[in-house]
Amino acid sequence: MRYLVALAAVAALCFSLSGAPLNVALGKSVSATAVVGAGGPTGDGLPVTEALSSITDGIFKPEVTYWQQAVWWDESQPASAGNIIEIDLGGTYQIGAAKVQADNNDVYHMEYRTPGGAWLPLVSIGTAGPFWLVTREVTFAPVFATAVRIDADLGDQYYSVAEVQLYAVPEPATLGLAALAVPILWLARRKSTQVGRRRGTRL
Ligand SMILES: [Ca+2]
Ligand SMILES: [Ca+2]
Repeated sequence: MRYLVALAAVAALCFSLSGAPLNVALGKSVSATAVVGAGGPTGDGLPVTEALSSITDGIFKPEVTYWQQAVWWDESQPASAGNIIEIDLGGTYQIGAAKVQADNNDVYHMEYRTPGGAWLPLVSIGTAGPFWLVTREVTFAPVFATAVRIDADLGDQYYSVAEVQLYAVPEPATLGLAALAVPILWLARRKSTQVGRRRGTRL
């Protein structure tokens, strides 16, 4: 019985009431370790970067939106070199999948912070799509994380991130788990009702 209730609780943490996978990064605090929105390619730069909070606002840009219509940074600028974007989850969450919309021609990598405070490698996000902002979906062995950070490894030194979403499990699998969550909750409730009735009979 306790096992079933625990399973139901885990399911509730992974899915919204509609059964859709829960994006645990939604609305969470975003910070940058260096200056964003400075420099950019001569001639086509948009001088104003979007707010850091746009990375966790749950909104993707239309695919192949211009790369500077997001949080962008130019690592040829000394003040922007080595910039890392960090998302504080404000608690401990299991994550096993991510959607990242970022500049298409760069390789990024993600790390996660354990409940103990250590930063460990999570997943690499490769180049994709024709140009500018492109969404990548990645999966990895599930971990418990309190924060995630994204860093650019390889590319043209012009980097941008429009959206980061984190999920407990990949979407196709979550559909199966969501379907399981309802019977689990129903069974737990039914068992509880039966126990209540038996106790009621004895009384
Ligand atoms: Ca966004
Ligand atoms: Ca780039």
